[in-house]
Amino acid sequence: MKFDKNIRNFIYGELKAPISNSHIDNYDPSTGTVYSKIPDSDERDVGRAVKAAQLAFPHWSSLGVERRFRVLLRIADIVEQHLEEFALAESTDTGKPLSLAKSVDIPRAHANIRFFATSILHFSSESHQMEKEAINFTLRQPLGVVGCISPWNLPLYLFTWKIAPALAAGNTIVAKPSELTPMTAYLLSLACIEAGLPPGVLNIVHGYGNKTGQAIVEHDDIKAISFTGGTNTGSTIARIAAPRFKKLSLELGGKNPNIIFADCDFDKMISTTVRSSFANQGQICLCGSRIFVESQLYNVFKEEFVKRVKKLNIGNPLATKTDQGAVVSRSHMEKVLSYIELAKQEGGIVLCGGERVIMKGKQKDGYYIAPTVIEGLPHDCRTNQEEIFGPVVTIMPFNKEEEVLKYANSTVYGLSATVWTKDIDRAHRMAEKLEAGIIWVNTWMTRDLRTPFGGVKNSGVGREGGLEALRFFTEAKNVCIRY
Ligand code: TXE
Repeated sequence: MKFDKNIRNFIYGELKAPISNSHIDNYDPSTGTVYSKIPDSDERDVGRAVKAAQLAFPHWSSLGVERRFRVLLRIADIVEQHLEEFALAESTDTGKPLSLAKSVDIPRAHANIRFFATSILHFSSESHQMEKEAINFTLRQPLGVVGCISPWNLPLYLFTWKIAPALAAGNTIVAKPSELTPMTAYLLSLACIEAGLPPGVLNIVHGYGNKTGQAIVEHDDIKAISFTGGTNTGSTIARIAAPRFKKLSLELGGKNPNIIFADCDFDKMISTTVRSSFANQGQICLCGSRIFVESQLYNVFKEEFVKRVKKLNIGNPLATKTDQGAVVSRSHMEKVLSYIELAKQEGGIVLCGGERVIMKGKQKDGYYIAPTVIEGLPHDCRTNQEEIFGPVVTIMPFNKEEEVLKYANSTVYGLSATVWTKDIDRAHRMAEKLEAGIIWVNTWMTRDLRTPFGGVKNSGVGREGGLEALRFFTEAKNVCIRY
């Protein structure tokens, strides 16, 4: 399973060039150079993919959970066997450290597939017995052809997070990965061919969001859209899908608070906080980009945190000692750098980082930003209200729970929040009052795939994970039979 410089669409079990025969340059962010081409697909390619998915639906949906389970497990095994190729592809596409792709992205991708392949074996619904009259039972049937659109930060991890439950529940799919990071989705199509996934069950169409992605959202024969990406794009998709009455799952942006009380376990907190601030170059929607520290601990925290951040090794993602790789694209690097400039204009003090890092040799044109810590900003300035989605965090002191809750809940987002305290009553109080879909106490990114995953406010609509995902990808039908 090798890199193919010329990625093709995966439609009806075959690898095909786009009808337009035009292609998009695919950059390696670590060197700033084009390393492959991807299809510049349009609504014609999407139309073919929908037809393929419609053809495949009757057989796949009636195959039975046991046989769908087996095919999905075969795909997971192939991904796991080819960990090295998948991880190298993920690192080359995203700029993330190879070590991270190997330890997180790809293992989680095949775990996603196995999780839903097995969940479907235990997926049940409910029955409601009426004393004298009738028995009700709920059928949960697959929707048909569904659309899955995923982002560039955790490409295969989030792509399989959608694909797996949709397939396990018996749907067929038209999917589009981000045009910035298509390679592992392409390798997944090779794995599907090798696993013997029936043609048309999964179709992957590569291309731009506002062309290929939009064509998927607009297509009347696609019954549901599962999307992860930016809040603005989520709003565009909702506007198109709503009047077409499509089911929608939107996992969007975040501006997550990391709230640190003086009574916390300092060593656990500080090592986790470096990770929750800068993992994947800060390009995880769950990163804690606003750090609030109880006043009496603030100076001790600031000194130790900045010292550790300065030690993070920025470099070639393929080097084993690299902690921080490149951000995903030139335009994203410019966006993140513009927010650092904004922070300075708003009165922020840059304690470390704050600029692009120019490497030597092959990486000299790569998109590297030094991990950046900024203090001295008010909670309601733009830097603390808008999603930056890069290696940039702000820190600020607080005195009371009410005060930090006001700060934490002050943004339009509500994806996740982290709280560090040994006081269990305080942990419960904070968890109840924080406006977020996911609350971590004395930990970060601890993930049980059975739990509901998603945000409130502008961080999204709906939940992924466990039964939530299987229920999203099925339609509930109540059958009532008179005794
Ligand atoms: O997301 P986009 P991007 C945030 C983060 C980032 C911002 C934009 O702040 O800076 O979103 O990132 C496809 N119809 N997150 O550019 O544009 C697009 O091709 C249909 C948070 O990745 O939303 C890609 O496949 N599809 C997020 C996918 O949508 C469209 C992770 C995401 O692209 C489309 C990533 C359209 N009109 C970014 N426009 C998270 N929650 O984890 C684009 N796409």
